[in-house]
Amino acid sequence: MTGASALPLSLSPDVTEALDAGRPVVALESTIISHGLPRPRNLEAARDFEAILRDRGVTPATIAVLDGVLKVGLTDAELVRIAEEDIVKLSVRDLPVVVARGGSGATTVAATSFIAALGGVRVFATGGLGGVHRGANESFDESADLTVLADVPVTVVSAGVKSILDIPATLERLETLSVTVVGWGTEEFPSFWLTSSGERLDWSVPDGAAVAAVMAANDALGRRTGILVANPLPREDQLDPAVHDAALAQALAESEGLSGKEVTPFLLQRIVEITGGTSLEVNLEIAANNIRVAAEIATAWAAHR
Ligand code: PSU
Ligand code: MN
Repeated sequence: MTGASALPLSLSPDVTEALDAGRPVVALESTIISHGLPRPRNLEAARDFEAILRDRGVTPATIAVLDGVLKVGLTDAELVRIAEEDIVKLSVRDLPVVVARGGSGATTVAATSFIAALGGVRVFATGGLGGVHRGANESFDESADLTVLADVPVTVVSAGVKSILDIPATLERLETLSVTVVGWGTEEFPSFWLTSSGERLDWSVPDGAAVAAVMAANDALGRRTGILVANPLPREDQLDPAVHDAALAQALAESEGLSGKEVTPFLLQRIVEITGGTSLEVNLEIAANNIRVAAEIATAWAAHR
């Protein structure tokens, strides 16, 4: 066999129309739906996330792989598939296998950013980015979310990274990978359920226009790299730190012996169970908060061009 096959990429009519008209589009990931949130709240959340964008005149582009096709923008029936079927979690390295087999799966931040870039979507909202796991000096467990972000021109809005990870090590890796990190109205790096991680950031941005200006400058510099916008929850909305610390300690202890891509979903699920669902409500508010910020950035970006 010779020659390359066509790129199996499909943008929904909504997304195509918005991009062609220069209107704002925000990418959303699907692993948060399939593996990050429990059923049946996950489907409700997936629909709510899209509605937050539509209410702001922004076109949602939820990303997944369905029947071998990289999808940018899903129908409601496709959202239901992601939420209700037992589909696999896909990082970038899994894409060739699933495409070759005509399979389906939910995309992580890494795979979602990669596919968003292929589709020309520049802004992406998630809950929490993956990062360097605790004990990574022995396990080598570092999410491909970091290395992929160094490689794609996508601005990711995230509430920092979860405290299940080694946050200082994650920030060190982002520095090494030359990923630009800015705080949304803050110089403190958040830790997902908590407003702060105690880690400082060098740069803070006040609004969407400031982020769009950084994106434009990054492009002008010829850098095809991602930008991380760290968006903390307001302190009154964060999880009670005592509840957080106890749940985290228990989940981490129980995760010993797990490896590979099971680690993150296991920890997330256990923390929801241990906190009796309180962490879930905070998790949903985090995602919504990030989606609102991404809408503002995408709108400013569309106006900027
Ligand atoms: N963090 C969250 N919720 C999630 C995840 C991370 O707050 O659902 C998911 C994302 O899809 C992220 C992935 O890209 O976990 C990272 O997994 P890993 O550590 O296996 O790379
Ligand atoms: Mn991992």
